Amino acid sequence: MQFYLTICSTICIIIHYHKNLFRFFQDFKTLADVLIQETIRHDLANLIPHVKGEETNKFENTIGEKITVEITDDPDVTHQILLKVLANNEPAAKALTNEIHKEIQVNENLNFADIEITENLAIWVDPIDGTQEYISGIEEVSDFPNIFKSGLKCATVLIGVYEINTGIPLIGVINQPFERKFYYGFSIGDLKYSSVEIASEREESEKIAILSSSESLKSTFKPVFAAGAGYKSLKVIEGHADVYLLSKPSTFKWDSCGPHAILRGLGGGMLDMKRSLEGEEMVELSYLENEGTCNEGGIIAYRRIEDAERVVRELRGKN
Ligand code: 2IP
Ligand code: CA
Repeated sequence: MQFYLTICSTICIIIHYHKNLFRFFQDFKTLADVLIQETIRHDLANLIPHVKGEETNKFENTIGEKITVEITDDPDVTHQILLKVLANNEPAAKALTNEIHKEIQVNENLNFADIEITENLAIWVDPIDGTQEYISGIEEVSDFPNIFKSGLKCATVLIGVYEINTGIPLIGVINQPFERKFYYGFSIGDLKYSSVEIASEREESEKIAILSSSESLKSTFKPVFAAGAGYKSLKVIEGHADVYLLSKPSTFKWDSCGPHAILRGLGGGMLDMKRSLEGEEMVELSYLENEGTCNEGGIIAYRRIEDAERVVRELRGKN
């Protein structure tokens, strides 16, 4: 998977490098989104056919032609599509075609328990989370170590595998293209694993809540603002923040599924904030297909259940 995500990183970087080829910022971002999503769909199709993503695979080039970007086994077909999309820019079309059709080397020692690949699995892909950061990417640090407020480091590729019949997230992958880093984890039955090295625990009084800059929620956790739903979840996964709190319906299943599965692999999770505050029990986000695609009730992402319990107590008005 690591080698594979290098392909996603490189597609992101190639397109970012050639952004002057596009009439609008939106176009170069959409092409990166569509290419990564359709590459993942093509390569995983014979493994897990239900690949769903934020984007359609339609693209409009600088002369207004509508082009359907479909990855097949034939690199020449890809090359022709990309020449059309990239106004005949041969170097960019060739570099992207080579990346998309690169032979995937499977890293044998990543061979975990045989996860039975069945019809009951589906994938949410967010080919580029932190769109604004990918397009405008002005890097800004926060007052907290290892947490950027904005910039290209906040852009991530998010892949989440979930069980269709239970709506439970099982396997998650996060790629930070502009850090060339990649993280994964899974929680399948009793088997939990994560590739992430966790930062050391903070004192209760030093605990950090990472928030969207649009968030007005108050808690006794120290607040830090950062861009990117995927990036904020990653900071909780790594232990650089303790909880990610979101009270607004501004994220979707493709933003949360992958990070949620990795947090489960660490013994943590992602609560539906509204349902957890309204009811007696804490309620985890679900990926059941009748739940819609928006995380309507907001998010409480956590690595340690004690931190989630403290947030719920506080936000329910009890300390
Ligand atoms: C966005 C992205 C934004 C986030 C928004 C997500 O996904 O993660 O950064 O807003 O909620 O839906 P914020 O930065 O305020 O957390 P995308 O970039 O894929 O649209
Ligand atoms: Ca997103």
